[in-house]
Amino acid sequence: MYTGKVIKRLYDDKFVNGKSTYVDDIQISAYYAGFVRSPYAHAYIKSIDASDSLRVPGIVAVFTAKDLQVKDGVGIWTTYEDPKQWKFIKRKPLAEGKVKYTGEPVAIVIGTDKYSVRDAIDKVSVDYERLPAVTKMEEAVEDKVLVHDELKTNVGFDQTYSAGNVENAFKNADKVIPVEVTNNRLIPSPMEPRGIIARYEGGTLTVWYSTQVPHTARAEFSKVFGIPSSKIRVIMPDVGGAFGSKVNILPEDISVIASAIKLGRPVRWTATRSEEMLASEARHNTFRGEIAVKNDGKLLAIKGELLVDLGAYLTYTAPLQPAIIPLMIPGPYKVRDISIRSRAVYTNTPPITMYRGASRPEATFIIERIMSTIADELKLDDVTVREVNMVRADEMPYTNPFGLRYDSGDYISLLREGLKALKYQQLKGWAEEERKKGRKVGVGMAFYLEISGFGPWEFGEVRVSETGDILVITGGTPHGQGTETAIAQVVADTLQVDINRVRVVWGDTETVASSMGTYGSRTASAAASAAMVAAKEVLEKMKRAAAKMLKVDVEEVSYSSGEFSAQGRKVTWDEVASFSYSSNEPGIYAQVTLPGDVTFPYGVHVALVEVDDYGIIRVKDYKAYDDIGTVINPALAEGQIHGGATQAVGQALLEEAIINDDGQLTVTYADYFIPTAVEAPKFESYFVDRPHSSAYPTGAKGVGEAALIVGPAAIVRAVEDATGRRFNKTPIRPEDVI
Ligand code: MCN
Ligand code: MO
Repeated sequence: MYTGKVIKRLYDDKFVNGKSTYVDDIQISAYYAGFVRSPYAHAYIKSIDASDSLRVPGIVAVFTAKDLQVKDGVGIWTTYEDPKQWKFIKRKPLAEGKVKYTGEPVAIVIGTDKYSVRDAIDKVSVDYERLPAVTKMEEAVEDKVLVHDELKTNVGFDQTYSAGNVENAFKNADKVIPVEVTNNRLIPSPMEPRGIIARYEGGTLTVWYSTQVPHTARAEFSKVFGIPSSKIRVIMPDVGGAFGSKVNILPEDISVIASAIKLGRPVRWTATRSEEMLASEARHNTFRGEIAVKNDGKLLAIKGELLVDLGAYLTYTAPLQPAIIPLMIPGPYKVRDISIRSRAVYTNTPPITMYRGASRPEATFIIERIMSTIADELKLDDVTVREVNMVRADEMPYTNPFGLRYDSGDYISLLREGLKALKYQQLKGWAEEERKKGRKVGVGMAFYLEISGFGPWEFGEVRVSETGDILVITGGTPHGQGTETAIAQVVADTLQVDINRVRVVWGDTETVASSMGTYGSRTASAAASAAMVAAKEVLEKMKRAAAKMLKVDVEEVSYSSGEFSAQGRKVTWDEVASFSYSSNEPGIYAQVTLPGDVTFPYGVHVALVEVDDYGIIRVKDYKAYDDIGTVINPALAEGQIHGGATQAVGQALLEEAIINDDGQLTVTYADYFIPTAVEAPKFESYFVDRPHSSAYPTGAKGVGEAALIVGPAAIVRAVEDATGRRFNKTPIRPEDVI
């Protein structure tokens, strides 16, 4: 069995040896593109003069909005979002008439090499007339300055999520406590920035694209350009991280494709780091409300308002946040009376997409802040308050007040076992002693319940060659996680073959029949399961072929480790594979589109921090204890915890995209601090011995986002323990604690 074991990642030699192929590494004769971007948050474009730019040697074209024709604009997946709930406009590839955020693309410059393109960008002269900008959510809701005049309001989404009887619950409260929690604006920062190459030849569009969703992108390009998707091929080469941000399609991407179509020559673009920092932003929302509690710590009700920043345009992935944060606010706790008005507002800021966790970090930060606030206000401890409120094991599966069905789990047992395994109480005691000696150390815990594994389906295909080797074609689109290794493990186990005979491929719309892609920590559950079911079908076909060879009924054939046997006779896996091709048997392959649903992993994480005399906060230890269902590969899963927890250090203490009235101030890593190995804590990560599996055939739940979902809450709590101060936002900066 490979499942459950540490198997070294199968395809990583190229990454370790610098031989990987990202979009920018692809050798193809193509023009280079670059963008003229708005220096203002809000302005009329009065005129654009590209004549000087066109005189730069090597410059082929400068296109503005009027030059690039598209059939449909960019934004919102109408296929699975209800657009009726939204007020939005679809974007054109380039700004038309007005710019609405700093960094918005106004013109695309195309030339034979990237250096001339860079020079020519500066020579495009744009005459702007500045307009007052609204960059703060709180001001945007007042509608004094409109981002999109045609919408007549900045409020793009306004829904109230309510359940139970909130007013009644507040009447029964021993205490009512105000709560305010802000998740600040972040930049996902994959190592590889966005990149695209588009080639339109003979009526066929080929796009090499740093994406998480090649098939969804193909469908969208089909809609935007009116080209049948059968004439579009999207190829996802190696992707150097994405963290959710590469599900979104940028107007820049559309501009590149439109230019390639117009010029009849391939065009390529790789975002600079600053462009990447303006193109993919996430989070930024504030919850303000109050909670009703009993003296024993029981949370009776939550009411409040959630304000979600959209930035200037609705991106494909932005609709998630205002709709999912409220639903996940109850978390693992049994609060039934809730009313949350959720509004999402346009501001003159870079559009919001999504980042690792996408709305579950926000919901978790809000509910965990609520739990810790109850503890502080009622002088209870963090663990007691959580235990008192948790859904009990005998209540599972549990349907939360908004109808989400928590599939399996035992939260209270995990809380107890986990904190014991992580030595939480000892650490707390130790920190208290150290503080008496003058050290500013602190320990914090937080619990999370996460929704992952999202359906509605995923694709898997398994092929056995005439030599008996196995090719797996997965709808998953791994981009750093190593999920391909886990998929190989599952298939090798199902077929009882050597894992070295299995190869997993993905990410090319002409190889993979269909796919949803990798996001929402769904691949170990959805994609690996689809591959597993396809492998099972393949094994059945192999059995039928073996029965023919052995001249017995298929029911008589048994299979074990590469050998089919019946009536004392045996044939090997390879013989059957060869036979099935040479004797006109049906091919030994299977394609599966496996339906699937959400699943709910959970866990408890503990952070130990120390604050120095300069207010610099360091996370020294980070410990995790999780139930992610069946663990396919503990090393891969642990790697996810380490990566997520490092990003949690960033979110809790370092990272914030700062915007003033003129636009965004953080466009380099000199002013936006991402954690490096130096800021990374020491890790401990455990998975429960007896996991509560998902309903997926692999039994796996997701882990890809867990540590970034819960980490900020645990770290913030540790800083509170160290400093005795209270915080309701991230990041906590030195100036906040000194
Ligand atoms: N795993 C496992 N057993 C389980 C669950 C997961 O062994 N029960 C392993 C999987 O084999 C896989 C990893 O853990 O190697 C994560 O699996 P899963 O939780 O299914 O998540 P996905 O594969 O769907 O990855 C998506 C997830 C998301 S949504 C973001 S955001 C994120 C993350 O992965 N982006 C990442 N981790 C990332 N890691 C890297 N290196 N780069 C990114 O961009
Ligand atoms: Mo994600």
